[in-house]
Order: sequence, then structure tokens, then C-alpha cells
Amino acid sequence: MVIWVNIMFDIVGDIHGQAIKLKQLLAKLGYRQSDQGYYHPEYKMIFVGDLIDRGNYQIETLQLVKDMVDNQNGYVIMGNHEFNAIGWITPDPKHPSQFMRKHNTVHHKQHHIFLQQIVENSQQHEYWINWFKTLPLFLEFDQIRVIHACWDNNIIRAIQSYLDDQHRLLTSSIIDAFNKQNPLFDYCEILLKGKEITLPDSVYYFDKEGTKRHKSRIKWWLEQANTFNELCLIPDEEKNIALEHTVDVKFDEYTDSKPVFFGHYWLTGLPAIQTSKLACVDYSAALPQGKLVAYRWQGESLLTNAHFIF
Ligand SMILES: [Mn+2]
Repeated sequence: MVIWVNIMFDIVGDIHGQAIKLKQLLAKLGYRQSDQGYYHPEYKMIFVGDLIDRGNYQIETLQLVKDMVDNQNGYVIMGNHEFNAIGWITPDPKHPSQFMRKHNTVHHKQHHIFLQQIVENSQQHEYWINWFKTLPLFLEFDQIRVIHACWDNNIIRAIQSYLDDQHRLLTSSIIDAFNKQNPLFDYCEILLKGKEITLPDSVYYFDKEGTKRHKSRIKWWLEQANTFNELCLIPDEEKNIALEHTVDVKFDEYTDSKPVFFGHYWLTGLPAIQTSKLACVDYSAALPQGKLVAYRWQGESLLTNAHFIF
């Protein structure tokens, strides 16, 4: 007798080393601890990437997630922070003393807490980077899709030749992924970091790390937006009158029937779906007041705010 059990999923947002918040959420969702790590009798957990950087318990977070994945109790995809971590340690074949991700001040600021906890250039460092290289860029199940920042069907199609059949970067693609002259660079930017727009002349803002930005991430899931303020993901305290400029962009509306879950966007407030097919699960867990959020997906094709748990 074959018992067909539908898989149901808990999709969890960016953790950024907040292992304590993760354990609290696992408990709340009914996961139990065993010798093989956390598990749930009915649900599999999906991590949307960005396990590292910023938080106090990055190695603990990595180990917890890897144990769940290794024991088929969870899935994880690559976030831009894992991607950047690979570039940080990958030598540039054209400039032997340099790396594919430049070791400049801004990049160091984003990554230094990880480098401290992991001990830069240690065996442990190499071990986790090798694991990052095995993470798929996205997941495609029968009924749902998961990606770190932005689902774009054209990019998903175009990137196939750089990936293996489990959507992982081919070893031979790693250098290209960090080479601005290679199309793969832009594909990874969009899937893992999202779409950006250049702000009007002389308009800028400061991001979370205090870096001055002339470009902003955009809410790619919108069907329309009239001004930069509506379109851009800029911290409220950085919003300004110059952003009331009218914006003219073409939106590729997501019209497929499969829901897409993603993270990355440091949302705040009460978790809410973006559309009935799109849900961001990142609610700034890295910040002291931020929440680690899960969406408990139970087979529905139309998403609902009632399924967020935090
Ligand atoms: Mn991210």
C-alpha cells in the first residue's frame, strides 16, 4: 500500500546568525530536536538564504540548518551573503593577489563578523565556503518556488546553462558569476540581490551599513508605482522629498500559477503577502527588534496573511 503524503513547508526568512530567534521559531512551529537535528513529522523547513553575517551565532546557525538539510528535514538556497562569501575567498585568476569579491571597506563591513567567528582562512572557513558552493540558487517544487530575492522567468531560463540539474552553480561558473563582463554576473545580481533603479540626479540615501547609495532596490512585486518613494526600498528615515519624483518603469507582472516565496528585503511591521502568489518572509531578524518569520504553506495556491507565524 502506498501512502501518499503531501509535503508541506515552513518557509523561513533571512537568519543572519540569529540562532536564538531560529530556535524560538522552531519551537513555536512544533519542530523537535533529535540526534539528527530538528525535524517536524509533517513539515519540511525551507531556508531562503542569508544565514550568515551580522549576528552573534553564525556557526551555530549554519550547523543547525545543515543538520536539517543533511537529514532531509529541510532545504536551503543561496542568499547574497553566502554568494558574496564565496567571492571573498575566491582568488582572481587575472590578478593573483586579489579576490573575485574585492576586499574593500564596504565589503569588509558587511562580512567582518562572519570572518571573526569563523576565523578567516581557517579550515572551518574553507569547509563552510565549500558548503555554500553546493547551495541551489532557487527551488522549484510541484506547487511552489523559492528564491532569495527576485523571481524572473527570463533570468531563470537564461541562467540554466550555468547551473547543474539541482540549480547549483557549476564549478566552472563560479569565476564568471563575479565577473561584471559576464552575463552570469547580472543574472546572479537579480536573483540574489533583486532589481535596482538609479535614483534621480543628486539624490542619495544611506543604507543599513551607513554606505551612501545612488541606486535603490525596488519592489519588483508591484504591479505599478508612481513615484520613487512608492517603488524603492529605502529606510523610512532616509526617505526624502526628492523621491517624490515621478518614476517611469515597466513591470513584469508575475502571473504564473505557482506561488513564489522569497526573503532579502528587511521588511518591517506585521507580515503580509505581497500578492496572492508572492510572499516575502524577511522581517529584519538581524535587528534587535526585528522578527524571524515563517510562512506555513499547507498546499494552498492562493497565499494568505493568516499563514505567517512569528
Ligand atoms: Mn539578502
